[in-house]
Amino acid sequence: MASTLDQQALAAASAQHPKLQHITYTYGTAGFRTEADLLDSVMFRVGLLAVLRSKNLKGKAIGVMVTASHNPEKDNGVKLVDPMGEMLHGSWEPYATQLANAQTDDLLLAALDSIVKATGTDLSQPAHVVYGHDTRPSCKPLVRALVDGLSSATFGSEAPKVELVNAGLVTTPQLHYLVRCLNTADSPDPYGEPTIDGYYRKLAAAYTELSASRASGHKPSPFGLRGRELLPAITVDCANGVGAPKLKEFVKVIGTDYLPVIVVRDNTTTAGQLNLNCGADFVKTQQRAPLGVKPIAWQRYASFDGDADRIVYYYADADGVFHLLDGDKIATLAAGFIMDLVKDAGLDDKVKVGVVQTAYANGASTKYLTEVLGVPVTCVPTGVKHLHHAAESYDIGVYFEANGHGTVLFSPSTLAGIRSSLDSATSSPAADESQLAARTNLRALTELINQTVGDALSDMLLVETVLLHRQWTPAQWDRAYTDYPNRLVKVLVNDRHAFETTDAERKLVKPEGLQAKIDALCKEVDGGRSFVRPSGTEDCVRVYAEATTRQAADDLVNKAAYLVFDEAGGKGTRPAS
Ligand code: G16
Repeated sequence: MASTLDQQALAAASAQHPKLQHITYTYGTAGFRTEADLLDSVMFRVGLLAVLRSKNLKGKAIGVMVTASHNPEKDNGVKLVDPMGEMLHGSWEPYATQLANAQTDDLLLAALDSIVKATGTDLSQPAHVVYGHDTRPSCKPLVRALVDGLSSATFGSEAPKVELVNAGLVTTPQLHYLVRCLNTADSPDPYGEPTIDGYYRKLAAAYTELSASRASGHKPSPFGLRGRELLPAITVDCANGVGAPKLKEFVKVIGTDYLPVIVVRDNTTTAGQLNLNCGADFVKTQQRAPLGVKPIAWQRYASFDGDADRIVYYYADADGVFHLLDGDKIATLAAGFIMDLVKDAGLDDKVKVGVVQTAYANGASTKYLTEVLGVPVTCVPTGVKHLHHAAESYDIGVYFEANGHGTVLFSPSTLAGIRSSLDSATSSPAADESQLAARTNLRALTELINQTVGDALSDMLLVETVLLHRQWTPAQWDRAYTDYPNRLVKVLVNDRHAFETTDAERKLVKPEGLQAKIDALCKEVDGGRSFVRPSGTEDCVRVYAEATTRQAADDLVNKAAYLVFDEAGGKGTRPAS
């Protein structure tokens, strides 16, 4: 017999987490995200929804991550993770928004009831939810509210108990990893051991193998660890967030021989430090090193963001000039390396590589990918869920946002093909050594890369692998193409929801008439390109511009930002780049 909602118990629990009447919540680019003080009722209700989602999927584990990632420390947020470690399916996002905005307990119960009916959810199914959080001080009370929601969602006495796994302090990609491991544990293709130690061991084993093996088609180094010259230490800015303790834990597992790392901005205990003047978002948007970090010429530096799902690299030249190696540079590095491996493995007639970018991708990177590497490129709206989905249509889909959020997906048939090609090569006495090495490396890459979501640690190991195999300095990596000068600014407006876009966010539909004026500004500038889109994670509108010179890019972004501010309800002070 199907269980029903236990109206009384739910109403009583919900009364402890009343909705703030004047707020409207939206499940946006990365779930709910706003000031932490406004999120208590949202957490409780996300708990209810997570249980419903799990029941709807017949008890598969669902993830809930409490984080606001790159946002300032005063913000927090929450997002749901689907069974294979991917973002919540788009069809359920409106339910999240609906539950969060139910003004009273009665309306909440009615909303739950309608979602159960609309989704055909059988409440008598089991439920399994794994939840974790980042280092924000606000996480503690918010996780309590979430757990209240999760434990209140019993849905009647006949329903099986909800199985809860508290992952505690984790990076966002670690939580995604755990979810996939739990759901594939009994399958023919288990993703890994569903523990954080298991995650470290999986990455460490793959990286160790890739570090030790010979790169086919590249001159092996006569030096260093098992025939390959180790790279000098990398300095990693952890945004004073969860990436700091987690990177240190990983280094203990892999050993400093394999990964010499200098960890900076690792202060997770002093209030107000998270993402402050450091971290991937700061470095990317300000196009400078974290405040107080003075890069030594030609050395490798990287910055994680607050929940360690994004990474950017950078270095300084002999004149101290800062050079950014962002998500676009990582995508081109990874795509080129993987294409070479696929070719060397003799799989290029079967396996096609593609790259997915967003409107923020530097025009020079897209030109390099299509014209030099000859790889197909798809452009989609901002948000990992869009990139991930598009990347699934390739045999190997490399997706990266320019801000450093991305990963590589191997289709199930490609994974199987790589494995069987390796089996056939190892069992053949006449196997070509370099082909075997390429197949071994490809297989190890599939283990190294966190295929559930962008992962700063896993992405860093991917970049380090390529640099190690190519024996490249960051400057050599940077030489592939030169970014067009670009600038991104935030404009505060009265209502960012008044902005609507089309064409993968490259054009504004609303406010009417604004796009034509932006187009006119671009026409005046050599190589001018600019677009405007509402942020899904912050209360602002983002304005991007690029041009062939620094001055022209700065002028263009300023003019476009003024246009938005003056003609579309700017608030506060006029923006400056
Ligand atoms: C999140 C999303 C990213 C997105 C970023 C900024 O990153 O996961 O896909 O690029 O927000 O989004 P928006 O421009 O809409 O504010 P994170 O690292 O903050 O979770």
